[in-house]
Amino acid sequence: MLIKKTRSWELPESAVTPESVFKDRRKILKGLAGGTILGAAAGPLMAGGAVAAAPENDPSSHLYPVARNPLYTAQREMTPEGIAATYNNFYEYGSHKEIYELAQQLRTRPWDVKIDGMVDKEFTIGFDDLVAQMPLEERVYRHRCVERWSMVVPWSGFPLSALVNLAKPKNDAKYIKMVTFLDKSMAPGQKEFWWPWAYTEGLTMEEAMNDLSFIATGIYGHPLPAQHGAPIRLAVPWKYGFKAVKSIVQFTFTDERPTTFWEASNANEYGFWANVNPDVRHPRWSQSEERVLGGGTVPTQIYNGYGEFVADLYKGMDKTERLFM
Ligand SMILES: Nc1nc2c(c(=O)[nH]1)N[C@H]1C(S)=C(S)[C@@H](COP(=O)(O)O)O[C@H]1N2
Ligand SMILES: [Mo]
Repeated sequence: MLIKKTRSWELPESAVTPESVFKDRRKILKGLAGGTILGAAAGPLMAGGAVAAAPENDPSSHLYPVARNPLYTAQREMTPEGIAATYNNFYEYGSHKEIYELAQQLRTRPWDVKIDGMVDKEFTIGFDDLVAQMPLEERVYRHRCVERWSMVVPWSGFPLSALVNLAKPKNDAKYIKMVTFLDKSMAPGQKEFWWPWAYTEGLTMEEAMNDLSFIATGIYGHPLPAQHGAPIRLAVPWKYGFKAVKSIVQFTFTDERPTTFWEASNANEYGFWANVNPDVRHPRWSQSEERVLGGGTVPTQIYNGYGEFVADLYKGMDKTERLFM
């Protein structure tokens, strides 16, 4: 029987809004009952703990936790790890939220990251070599999915600008394109041929150099578990969650705006900019409010509340292009 300690920020289980999360947590409890990890009172404080943490043998574990950057405050309660880690979007493992177990098929070593396109010199670097050179910090960011759920999580990682500086792009590079791995043998979702694999996202160079643009390699003080996009993913909290591309293997510098996975799937609903905006409806639903994972509904803010950091980026831009998803 799990002895669950309730921390001050945790809501009673019954207050968890999404039915599926609640059901899932019960399923985990059932599935793992008798397992050592839940047997001890000192075990994970939340259901899902067993899959929340990165594998014990993750070679980057020793890097975490890292110091929190106090500049970024979410002004909202942190999402319990067991909820964030068991309610995910990762279409490589299925088009539903309960992919955390399937995602454990992801093999994160060896993991090479290719830097190419309009750079001084193209190169490939192993993930562990890359992360060892980067200035790691923790940032608590809000995350707003286009589907109207949101969370607050502590990412560990480094500013995207640090990677750009390492890459040494040419002056005429205008965009950075980021691509997820392509390997059906560890991502059954990629057998679904109707999706435009590999998952691709992009930012303008100006956006990429903005202080808020962050590359996450960890979460909750440990390496990213598979379902959050191990070993390296993007976090751009003023944009809808689908911009936050997971499990990146390639950064390409280019002067052409990349076609993203979601644009290729449905350009009428998901565009390149994807800045959070409560006043612009998704064609099928209002974006004025969001359901907070863990409980409650709050109004959605322009740029997800990060306007002070990013509003200048879009000054003078055609409003319809900027604001339409
Ligand atoms: N490769 C890849 N990256 C992805 C996705 C995906 O399906 N595949 N989903 C996106 C969406 S829609 C969201 S909301 C976030 C979810 O991140 P999380 O599961 O870590 O909360 O990941 C984004 N990155
Ligand atoms: Mo999303």
